[in-house]
Amino acid sequence: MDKNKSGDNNSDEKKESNQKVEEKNNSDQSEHEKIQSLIATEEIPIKENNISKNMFTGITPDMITVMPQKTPNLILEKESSNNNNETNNNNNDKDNSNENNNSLNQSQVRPCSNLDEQIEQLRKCQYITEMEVKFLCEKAKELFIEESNVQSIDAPITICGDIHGQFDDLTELFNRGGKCPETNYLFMGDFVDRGFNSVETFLLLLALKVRYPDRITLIRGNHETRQITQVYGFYDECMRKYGSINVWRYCTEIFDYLPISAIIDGKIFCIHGGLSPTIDTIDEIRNIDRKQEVPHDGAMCDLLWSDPDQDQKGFGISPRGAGYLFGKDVVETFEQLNKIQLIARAHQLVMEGYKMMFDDKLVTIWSAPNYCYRCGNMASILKLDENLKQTIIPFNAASVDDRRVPAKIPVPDYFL
Ligand SMILES: [Mn+2]
Repeated sequence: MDKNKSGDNNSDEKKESNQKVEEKNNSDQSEHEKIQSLIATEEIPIKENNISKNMFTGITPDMITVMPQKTPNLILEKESSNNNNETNNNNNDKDNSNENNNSLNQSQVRPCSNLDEQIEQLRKCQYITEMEVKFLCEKAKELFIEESNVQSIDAPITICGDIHGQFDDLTELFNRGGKCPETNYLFMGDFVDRGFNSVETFLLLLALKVRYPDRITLIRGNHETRQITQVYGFYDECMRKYGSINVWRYCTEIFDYLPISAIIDGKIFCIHGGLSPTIDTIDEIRNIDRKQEVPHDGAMCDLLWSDPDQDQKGFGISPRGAGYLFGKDVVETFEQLNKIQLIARAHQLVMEGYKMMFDDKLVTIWSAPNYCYRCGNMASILKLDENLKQTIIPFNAASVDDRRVPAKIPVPDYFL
């Protein structure tokens, strides 16, 4: 394996996030007490290799201050044209969790459009209102709560890897793979962070899930957590677009309910990261209490963080600071014991968009082309027909003309 090519350049992100969240905790204490107390109880022990406290000074107070006191123009315009009569007579909203008055107004005056309208809007990369997000998340929660830690799905299905908020490339993915619900999809996590449109990306996938629950399966990636999203962009994007933490809070609550893994026709095991030394059988995964922030070690953490390694025998220490490296022997044992023929996973950038390993017993699927808008890599999705016959569909980044790049982008340090 060419480590330089297939190494995720997130490799230190767990350690980095730990460090930065600590810094963040110190600098806006008054602002987000609830979140902070949550994080304070969930500090990640750095497993190896002490990092100097001074290594991560990239985050500055102005990057994490609470921000625009104004709701976006787009939404305000819609509200004033649609809802002239309702603006003044609805002051008994019991939800006092809003930190921001404008968000509160927005929630009160704009009734929810129906789900199909929301999907149309999201497909155009226009975000929906805070109240619509709240309802959408409530509906999604009802669905996810019924799903298994190891969600069973039937072929034919198309498997996708990391998206990371690259909305235009998700559009390209649907162009190549077919629209949902005509094509059945499994997305293996890391919907958010790093790209410009995590909000629209996650909400579109969520809206499709609520609208076509049997046609799309979403499982959790290591970025679908409160801690990681505060460092790698989703939190900041929610603040920028909605002016309060509510949307981030609704979404991160949903993250806790996402299934951990999926199994296709009982034969193909799908997971964001990889295997765990504490898990021998798929049934053991079913016993995990998944409805929580991803822990910093243990089975659930490993499943979302681990990576295969060509040179590894058994399990070894991961340079990511979470999860493990695992070798071919581990995969063979797991597949024999569980009577499966393939492990499909995501989590690592591969320049070709996919990588078969261990005599085709494990495949990495990567679906964020030109990752972070500069890695120059291909992306792919894996199509399985009803007989589990595999076809890789490669795709490139959306053309520059099609891409919605914000006019003036402050360069956040997770791009550096
Ligand atoms: Mn990942």
